[in-house]
Amino acid sequence: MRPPATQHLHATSTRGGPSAQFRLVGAVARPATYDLAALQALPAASVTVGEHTYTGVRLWDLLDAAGLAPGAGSRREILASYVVATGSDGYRVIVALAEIAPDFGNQPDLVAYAIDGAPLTSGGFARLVVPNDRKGGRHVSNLVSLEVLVAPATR
Ligand SMILES: Nc1nc2c(c(=O)[nH]1)N[C@H]1C(S)=C(S)[C@@H](COP(=O)(O)O)O[C@H]1N2
Ligand SMILES: [Mo]
Repeated sequence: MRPPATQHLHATSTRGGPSAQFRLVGAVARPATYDLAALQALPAASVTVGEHTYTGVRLWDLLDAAGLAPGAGSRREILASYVVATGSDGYRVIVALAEIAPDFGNQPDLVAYAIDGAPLTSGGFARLVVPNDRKGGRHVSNLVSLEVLVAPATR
């Protein structure tokens, strides 16, 4: 019998491994699959986190390029919408659209494809980076999906 697998505290699955593409789905006008070339074709931005400089595409710019769909895109809908970022191991993080929207939090969250000028390698081809967090727990390595969702209405 095999011993139980050691799991990272936050991991939800033992699957994983380097990602080479991710899907952008949900409440966007143009759902798409992004690989390194597709990310590099968008305007680049850099952020410094501790000793490292990440280069990639701002999460907001990526969503803007994909077009926020009716339901997520109007000013008041943005306030009730969020992105679920998932890694190849099932690690999940949410970012509220208002955190990154230029008119609201304007946070420079990045879908990074390079660190200090080099590819991420073990981090997959792309990693969500949340530079202004106090800890790196909302970084998502080996990104495989970004899903835009709208919180359900309650009354
Ligand atoms: N896909 C994935 N990303 C992840 C994690 C994980 O378990 N899976 N752990 C997070 C946590 S808790 C931390 S502290 C950082 C560690 O990043 P590092 O490997 O660059 O130090 O990755 C984050 N990103
Ligand atoms: Mo962590």
